[in-house]
Amino acid sequence: MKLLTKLWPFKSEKSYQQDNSVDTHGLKKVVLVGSPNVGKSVIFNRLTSVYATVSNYPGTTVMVTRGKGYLGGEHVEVVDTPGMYSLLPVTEEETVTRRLLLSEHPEIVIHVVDAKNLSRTLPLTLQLLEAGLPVILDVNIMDEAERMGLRINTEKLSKRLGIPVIATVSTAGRGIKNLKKVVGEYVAAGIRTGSL
Ligand SMILES: Nc1nc2c(ncn2[C@@H]2O[C@H](COP(=O)(O)OP(=O)(O)OP(=O)(O)O)[C@@H](O)[C@H]2O)c(=O)[nH]1
Ligand SMILES: [Mg+2]
Repeated sequence: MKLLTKLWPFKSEKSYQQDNSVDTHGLKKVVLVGSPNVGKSVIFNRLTSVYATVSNYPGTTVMVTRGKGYLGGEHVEVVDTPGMYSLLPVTEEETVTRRLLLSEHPEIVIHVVDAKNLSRTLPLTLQLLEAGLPVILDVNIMDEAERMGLRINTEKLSKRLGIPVIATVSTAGRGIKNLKKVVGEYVAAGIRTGSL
């Protein structure tokens, strides 16, 4: 099954005309991964143009959304994956995400986490790093974490993990410019990853 979906945020007719192609063949890949309900799809929409293809991952009923974005001075394919808790798959969704990471060799994997549950989700960050994937950590939903009085030192976390850590409030667009900048730097460096 393949269909075209109009996604938020809505863009002008002009940008639609410029960006209506979803042919992502040969483009570098940015893959969004993370637990369910952490804001992956909101970030996907922030990184891509208006239209995206939503299709079953081959041989499964799991839906994967692919779109085109302009990052690091070039068009890239952005992939929104179903929620996963671990690289050791239990669910069909996790199997699909693992297979996708294994076979598509993304230039960047953005691990999106909920700032309120950071410690519970960091094991997946470590699994992704151990698998040799080029990970950026996006600590999203910072607004709710701040309202709960949580303070997250992204600089310290970045040093400890050895990867970029970016704080975002994706629904409000906070931190998205910075996220795009860091992703763009990875795209420009253009390092393809090996197999898991
Ligand atoms: N307060 C707040 N809510 C957010 C933020 N980012 C996303 N949300 C909300 O969180 C909910 C889940 O967002 P999605 O983008 O659908 O999450 P997802 O990770 O794609 O979820 P799955 O596809 O089920 O894995 C939505 O109601 C969003 O509006 C944020 O930064 N702050
Ligand atoms: Mg989603």
